[in-house]
Amino acid sequence: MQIDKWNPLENEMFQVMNEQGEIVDPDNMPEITEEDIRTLYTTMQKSRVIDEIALSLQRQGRMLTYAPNIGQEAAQVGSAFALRKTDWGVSAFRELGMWLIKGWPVEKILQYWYGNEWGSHMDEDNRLLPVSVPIASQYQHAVGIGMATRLREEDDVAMAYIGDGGTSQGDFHEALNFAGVYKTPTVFVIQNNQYAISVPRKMQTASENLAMKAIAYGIPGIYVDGNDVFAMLTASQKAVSYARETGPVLLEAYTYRMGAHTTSDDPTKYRTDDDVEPWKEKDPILRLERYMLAEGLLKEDEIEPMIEKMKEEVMDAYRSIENSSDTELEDIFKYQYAEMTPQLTEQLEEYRAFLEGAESNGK
Ligand SMILES: Cc1ncc(C[n+]2csc(CCOP(=O)(O)OP(=O)(O)O)c2C)c(N)n1
Repeated sequence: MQIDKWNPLENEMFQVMNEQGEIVDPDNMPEITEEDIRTLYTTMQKSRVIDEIALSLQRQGRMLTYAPNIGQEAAQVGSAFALRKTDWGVSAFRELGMWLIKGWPVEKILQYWYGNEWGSHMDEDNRLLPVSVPIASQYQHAVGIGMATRLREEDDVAMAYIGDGGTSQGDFHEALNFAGVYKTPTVFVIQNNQYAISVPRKMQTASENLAMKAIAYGIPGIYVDGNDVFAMLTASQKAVSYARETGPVLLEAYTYRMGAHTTSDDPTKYRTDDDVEPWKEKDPILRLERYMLAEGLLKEDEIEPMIEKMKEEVMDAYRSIENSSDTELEDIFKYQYAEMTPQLTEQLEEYRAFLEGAESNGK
């Protein structure tokens, strides 16, 4: 299969494993070991465990706003697994599976969502950019990294993530255009989870699929079943090697956000249980589990203890940050940019003067 022959205009979704966990396209199974399959599975399970614990903690008032990933684990884990250690991960805010593959420690991830920016202080070797909340901005960063990589005559790739809603932002189009012209080593992944908060995908664009937007920028586009971890991995492996050797690729992972946009959102206001129901059978973890059970790569009685152990590890990580108080309000001014702008310096001085004033008033 030649990646540049894949034609998103045909509107056919690439799938390797169906909902029952059966391999429907054996020629396109990713080249991986049984141990790799286990890593895909345990990482997806770990992601789900973190989500469920974070949601529960948020309801208890012990966690700030949280953006869950439930249903999108294969899209994130399958794509990131195609990267090598020196490749870059460039995310928005709903890429937990990718973060785990790239080695962002669970404790730090929870620290970030707990509102403590120290969680974003990455180990440089991780080659992972911090969470990017301004929608689509991260696509520009990934193109910049690609340009820098080329100038240094290195062959690392940057994989950048965006949601379906993000494709309506100017940044998305500017990044693809620039990448196409300069042939940057960038894999652009769209996690099409069907919603941008309450706005459904059909209100974002009249395109039949999102992968076909690649055509206008002169780059290959691949339309993939994002709930099929094998299809995601095969497509991403092809995309990464194409990006390393030739230029950018756009990959649409067709998936579904099973939960709320964030803990501040109530999805029952804009979709019904009947909308969500069919996606339960497409659950990416269940699908891989069915495959592994049938192939003897996993035993039914292993699953529960594995999940219980993960829950303990995640709760241990959470407890270690719950009461830590290593942030100061000054950090807001200090870490906006590498160096403070004159305006931020002025604001910091104003804040310090305010504190002094409050102190002397108190005396
Ligand atoms: C530039 C910008 N505009 C608006 C927002 C507010 N906002 C936060 S998430 C979101 C929807 C994003 O939807 P999508 O890109 O589909 O990603 P998803 O949340 O579904 O993963 C919006 C509009 C923002 N963060 N940045």
